[in-house]
Amino acid sequence: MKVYKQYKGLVTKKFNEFYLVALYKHETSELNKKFLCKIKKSVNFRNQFVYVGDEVIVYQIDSQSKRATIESLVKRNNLLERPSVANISNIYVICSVEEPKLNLSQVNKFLISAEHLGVEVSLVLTKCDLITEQKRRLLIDKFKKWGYQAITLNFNNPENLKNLLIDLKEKKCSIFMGPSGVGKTTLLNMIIPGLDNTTAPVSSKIKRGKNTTRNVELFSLSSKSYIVDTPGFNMRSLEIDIRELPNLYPEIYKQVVNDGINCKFRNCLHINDQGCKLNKNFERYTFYKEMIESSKSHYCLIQGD
Ligand SMILES: Nc1nc2c(ncn2[C@@H]2O[C@H](COP(=O)(O)OP(=O)(O)OP(=O)(O)O)[C@@H](O)[C@H]2O)c(=O)[nH]1
Ligand SMILES: [Mg+2]
Ligand SMILES: [Zn+2]
Repeated sequence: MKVYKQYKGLVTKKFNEFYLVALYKHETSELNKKFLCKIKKSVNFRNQFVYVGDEVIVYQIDSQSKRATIESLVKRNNLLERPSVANISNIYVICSVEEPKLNLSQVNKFLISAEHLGVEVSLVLTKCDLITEQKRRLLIDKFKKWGYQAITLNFNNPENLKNLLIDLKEKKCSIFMGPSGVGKTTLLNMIIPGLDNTTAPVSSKIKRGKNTTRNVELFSLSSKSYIVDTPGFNMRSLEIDIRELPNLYPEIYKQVVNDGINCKFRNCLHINDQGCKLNKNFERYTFYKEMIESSKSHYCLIQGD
């Protein structure tokens, strides 16, 4: 039976010209069944402009074949560019402390790229069973100075995982992003009972992940809360207006906002600027300086390793 009524839904997965859309249960906004959709032919937006996390209006709903057509796109709040995901409320940057080894320059780039979206950013360190308690504490101290209360996870000790789960259930749409092999999908499998997504050991030769997850996919944690798993990747370049960079480092913006430091020029880049009042004695200042200095015109192009 075909129903011609329109319904709102959430794009949970995208492949070629197809979109998996979970329809909201009428009135209650609860997630209902998933439908395989294509975009209405006459619609004036090209396929690539609909992303996982987007809300869409669908019609031509065929409940037997579980197919429907996307009629239009609901206005989105934000769009993360890499990986492309819409309407995110929280970013969890996930990095492992070993296998693959923690790479501070990568962590920095992931955090800056995440902060750029303007949502709440958290840092998760996985595989803490592979380091000593002393090293774990040192890492927590280090990232506290970077402005983040790192969540440390350990396969064998689910205590911190419980707290993370409570945290995630309070957020609307969280995304797990980070390099390949750090354990993003493993974490998701532990968080969502019954989910058994593919994971794979890191390559024993090059100690890197094997890019096991291939698609961006959104999973429902409760009727009001979702998580997006993403394929791992290494950050190579970021294209950010350098005037924005000081706002993306907590070590800098906290000095400006909380401590009220008053550089001579309002648009001070805190490098060799005259009358700069920034206390530059923090670990990431070198990364910050490199980002500013490698800028071409007013864009910042950071080449990775
Ligand atoms: N020792 C240890 N190994 C872990 C932990 N979490 C994940 N792993 C292992 O790390 C490997 C990679 O995990 P995945 O979940 O596939 O990693 P991923 O981040 O999803 O990787 P991509 O999908 O390639 O981006 C697997 O063999 C996991 O068993 C942990 O806390 N401790
Ligand atoms: Mg994965
Ligand atoms: Zn300054």
